[in-house]
Amino acid sequence: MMHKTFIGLGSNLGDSEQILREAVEKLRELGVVSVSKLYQSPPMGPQDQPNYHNAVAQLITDLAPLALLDALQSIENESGRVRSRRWGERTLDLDLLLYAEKNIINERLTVPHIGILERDFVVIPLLDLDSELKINGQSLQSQELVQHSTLTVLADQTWAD
Ligand code: PH2
Ligand code: MG
Ligand code: MG
Repeated sequence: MMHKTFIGLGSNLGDSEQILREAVEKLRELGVVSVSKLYQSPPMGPQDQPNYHNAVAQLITDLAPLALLDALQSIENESGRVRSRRWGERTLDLDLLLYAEKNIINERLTVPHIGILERDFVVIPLLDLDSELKINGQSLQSQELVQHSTLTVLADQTWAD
């Protein structure tokens, strides 16, 4: 059984574009992947850190939620992930944003991911992949923050081809 999932990608340490490209390559081992445009985004949280590169990948996979989470964490670790402080700089962050229509709450995982609807660097790339997407019945394209985006487009949807 295949499940449609969405993964948030972020990096603001090292060669972020290359790091995100390699992450997408590894996601392709887990199923069928399509990617959003690639964006630059000012940091949420501590302001004394570099801008982020952000994107979202749609992954169609047969992995169960926790198996997928394990795989994402392995990819983060393989990238030599460095993470200092909460909401601080990191080489690679892979967040499981959505898993089919599921609501999941356990010690390791909350899906939909916390704060999705408040983060333009998540909502806008999600809309690249599905302009009709809804989360718990709320349409993404009608969110106020879509009109007040702080993102800059770095590359179109072929960036990880
Ligand atoms: N991730 C964080 C903290 N702050 N800011 C932006 N713009 N993009 C991110 O991906 C991000 C962040 C922790 O995961
Ligand atoms: Mg994150
Ligand atoms: Mg994370």
